[in-house]
Amino acid sequence: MVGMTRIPCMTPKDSTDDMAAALDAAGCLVVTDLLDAAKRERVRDSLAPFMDATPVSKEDSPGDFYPARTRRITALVARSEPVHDLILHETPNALARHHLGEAGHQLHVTAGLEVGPGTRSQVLHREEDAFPFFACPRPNLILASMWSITDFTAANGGTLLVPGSHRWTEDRRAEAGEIVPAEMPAGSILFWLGGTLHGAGANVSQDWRYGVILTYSLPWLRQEENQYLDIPRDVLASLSPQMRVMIGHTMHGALGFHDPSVDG
Ligand SMILES: O=C(O)CCC(=O)C(=O)O
Repeated sequence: MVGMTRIPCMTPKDSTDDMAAALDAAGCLVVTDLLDAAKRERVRDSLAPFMDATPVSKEDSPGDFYPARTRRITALVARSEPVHDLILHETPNALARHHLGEAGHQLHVTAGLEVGPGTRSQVLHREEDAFPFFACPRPNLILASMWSITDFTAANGGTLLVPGSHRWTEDRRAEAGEIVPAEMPAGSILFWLGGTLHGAGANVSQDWRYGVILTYSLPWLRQEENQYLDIPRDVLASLSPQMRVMIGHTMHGALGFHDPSVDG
C-alpha cells in the first residue's frame, strides 16, 4: 500500500493555522520566501570559517550515519549570530507552539549541513528515535526545520521525506514510491515532525547543497545537542532572555535549578 506522496508547499501569505494543518496531515511542509539573499549570505559568511576548517571524508562506509563527501558543523548558537534570527524566527516558533504545546519548547539540535557532489543518500530515520520509551507513532516530541541556504533539488541532495510516516508503526518500511525529495528554492524552510522518516538525498549534481537544520523539542526532554557544554560563558552572557529560554538555560517547572553561588 503506497501512502501520501506529496510534500505540501506554502508561502508566508498562508496562515499559521493552515501551515500547522498541512504539517499535521503530511508530517512535512515547505514554506518558501522566508530568508532573502542578504540574510542567507550573512549566515553563510558567519559559518564559513568553521565549514572551511571541516575535513571532507572521501571514504564511505554504508553503515555510517553521515555519508562521505558531506560537511557538518554544530554549536551554531556559539558560532553564528545570524543563526539566532533563524532560531527565533516567528514561523518555526508558531508551528512549535502548535505541535509541541503552549508550555514552551527548546532548541534540540543546530547544524550546518553541506552535501557535496557524489554523496550517497543518508539512511532514513526519525528525529524521535532517541526516545524509544514511546512506541511509534509517538506523541509529538520534536519539530525539525531545515533552512535552504542554496536551492534544494532532487539532484543535489534535497532532503528525502516519507509523507505520512509520522503516523506509522515502527515495523512499516517505506516503499520507493513513498520517498519524496524536498525541492525548494534558497530561502525556504522545510519542516518535518519528529516522527517523520527522512534523510539527506544523494547528490548527483556538480553543486554543493547547503542547509541549516534547527530542531526544537519539548522542554522537559534531554537535548540532543549539549548546549550547556557548547556555549562558552562569554557568549552565554551576551544572549537575549528569549535565546536563554531557547537553549534550555532557564527552568521549566521544577526542572533545571542550580545554585549560582557554586561558580559565582
Ligand atoms: O541533510 C539533510 O537533508 C537531513 C539531515 C538529517 O536528517 C540529519 O542530520 O540527521
